[in-house]
Amino acid sequence: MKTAPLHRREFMAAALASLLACAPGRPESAGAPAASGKKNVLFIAVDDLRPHLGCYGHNEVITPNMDRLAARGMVFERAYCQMAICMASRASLLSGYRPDKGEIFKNGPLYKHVPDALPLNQHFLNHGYETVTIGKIYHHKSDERRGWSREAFHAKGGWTGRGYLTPEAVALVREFDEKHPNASRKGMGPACECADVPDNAYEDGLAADRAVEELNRLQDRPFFLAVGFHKPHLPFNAPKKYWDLYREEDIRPADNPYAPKNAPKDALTDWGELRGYHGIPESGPLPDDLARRLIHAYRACVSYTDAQIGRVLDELDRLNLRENTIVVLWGDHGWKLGEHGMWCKHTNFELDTRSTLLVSAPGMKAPGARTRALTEFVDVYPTLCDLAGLEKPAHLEGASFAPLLDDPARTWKGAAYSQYPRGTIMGYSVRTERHRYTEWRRIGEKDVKARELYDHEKDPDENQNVAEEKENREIVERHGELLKRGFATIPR
Ligand SMILES: [Ca+2]
Repeated sequence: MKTAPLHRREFMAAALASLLACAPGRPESAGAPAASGKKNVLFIAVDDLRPHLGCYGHNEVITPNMDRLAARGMVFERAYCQMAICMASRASLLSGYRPDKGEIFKNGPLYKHVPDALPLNQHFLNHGYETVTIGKIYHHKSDERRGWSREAFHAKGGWTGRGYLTPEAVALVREFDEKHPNASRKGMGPACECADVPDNAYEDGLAADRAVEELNRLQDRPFFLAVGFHKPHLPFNAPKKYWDLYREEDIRPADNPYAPKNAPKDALTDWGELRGYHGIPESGPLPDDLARRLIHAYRACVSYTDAQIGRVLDELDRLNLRENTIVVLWGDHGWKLGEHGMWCKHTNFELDTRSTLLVSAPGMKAPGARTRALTEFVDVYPTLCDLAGLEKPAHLEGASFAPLLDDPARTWKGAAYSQYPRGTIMGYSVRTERHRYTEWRRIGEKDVKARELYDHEKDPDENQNVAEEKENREIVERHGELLKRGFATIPR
């Protein structure tokens, strides 16, 4: 808070310097936004992107463009979503509320849970920005009807829009539809596909095409451009050239393919989201060759989306907009690729709650740095307000992490909160410097059904729940108090 005015002056100065430096060749590019004093926002969401990327130290995953963004911005190494599922994570980040507000955790449209919401895009629209949404930003299309300057853009990539292009996959989808005319999940084809097609044969390539067009149209006015990429969400379909970046025989399946020792049943899932796809066993673990295939496919999708992000960042640079544009890139939650014997998201484990967060802001004092500070996705809204110089609406439940962009090692939040429901049971989880602690209880009741404690210093992969061990009693009590402070639905 204290550093915010200085911060703004800093990047105003940087923007002006950049304008002066670049003015002769590009009179129209950076002129109007700087003259209005407004920073643009490029807001990139990537579906199901776990933070195993080059810039997170996972060089086995090829992500040169996200790495480039990280090199000029900041890597948030411990950023947590509020609920590891598409809708609630997105609605929380975009609204500035935690999922308890209006029972966002029930996963309906944001405006159904919170009819008077003032989401991030609406706030920027109210402050004179042109707000544009491309691809998957909100989970529910009905949430796109307000707060945007123009109609949402959704590309239809792939056969009848279901995302498959290969004849084999299309045949499987048709066969499924004929056999299951009343199925709730239509068109369940294979879990992945490798097609020798150009990038924009699929919808994310078309979204990048559209984002490039929009940057050209928007360059002379303040904009909030939201671009949401679908991959690496299932099915893992990507052009062949991204599959060819990896050798399947080099891929090792997870080395902890078992549930954490002493984990309660509610903590686990049977990863039904993946099991619905063709060729995936209805129960039990995946054979190693199939696990390797899916990890390969997931990585191909990550590299494919990374390339689309690169095209958008390139255009931002070409138009000389970078010096006046805040870029934030986030994955809506993590993902398990066989760790704990599970796949997909839908839990409170570190692998699902920890996600990707990269931020680049004009004038930040520590470009290329990383921070281990605990941050939450509910902090993104107030941060963007600070960075753009907008007032922060009173309802926001997060705190701006703008000061970390100048001083990544400073003292910061002591706890990050996430939650996950199982019917009427809620798992309330808190991550502190060293521990992850979770309580499972019926919503609105005091009694705790089950507890989990993972000691990240001794057990970074969360392979052993040590909540019931006597020597941890004080740690459990202290974290239980933190949960009561963090969640509205836990009785005081
Ligand atoms: Ca998602």
